[in-house]
Amino acid sequence: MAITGSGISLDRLSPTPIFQQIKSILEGAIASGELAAHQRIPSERELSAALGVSRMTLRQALLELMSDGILYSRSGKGTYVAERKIEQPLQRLSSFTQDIASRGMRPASQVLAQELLSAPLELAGALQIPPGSEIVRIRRLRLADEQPLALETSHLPHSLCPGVLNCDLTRTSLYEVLRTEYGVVLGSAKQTIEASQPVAEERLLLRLPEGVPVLRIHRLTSTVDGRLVEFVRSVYRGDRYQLHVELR
Ligand code: 16G
Repeated sequence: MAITGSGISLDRLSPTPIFQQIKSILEGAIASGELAAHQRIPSERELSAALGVSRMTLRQALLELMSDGILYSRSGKGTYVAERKIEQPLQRLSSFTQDIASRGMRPASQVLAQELLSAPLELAGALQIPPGSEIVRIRRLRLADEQPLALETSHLPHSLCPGVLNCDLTRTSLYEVLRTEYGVVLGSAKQTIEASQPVAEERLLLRLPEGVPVLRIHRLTSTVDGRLVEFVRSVYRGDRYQLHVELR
């Protein structure tokens, strides 16, 4: 059923407000693929005429879909369908590679830095190692189907995984290397998540549209026997991620 076609009907007797019904129609068209990512939706004039509703009611539905990140607008150009968000469960200690592959996409990384540093106070404190100890710093732009989703900077004690410095991480999972090459079995992690504005470099690397915020995620990961393994600072695209958690 084309959304501007004649087959759509709103139920004016239903207790569900009209703007909610319009939202559901548009969400349905997106879910079915009738409206694809980055496709422009019909104009407000066309849609309100096709649905037989006022421009004000239609706008209410569109504004909510925009604030839910389902639609986005380009000034003077119209309203478009946003890329589907990745639903990230927070309970599981997973890797980017696992997460992306399990969604049927191709994970990859552009390695921006892979170097040996002597641990500054703050990192030494986080990893509970003496200040000045050698750490490996790996900065990667994480991609799914060639599209950038996150920027991650990992810090690991060098003594734990000396060869990681020379490992090609463009197509390989760091967690997989830690497990298979160094017998490091990860057990738990502590994570904090904050919303923030990207800085210019982040906006450029992540190809972020104007005004889109990011999620800053810090993770401190331990092995099953409680050794601290990595401290990661990540910047995730706010328009592509939705974090899920089950509360009891
Ligand atoms: C995830 C982790 C990151 C970890 C990476 C390993 C978050 C926020 N971050 O992206 O801390 O270093 O996975 O990924 O979930 P890899 O094994 O694919 O290299």
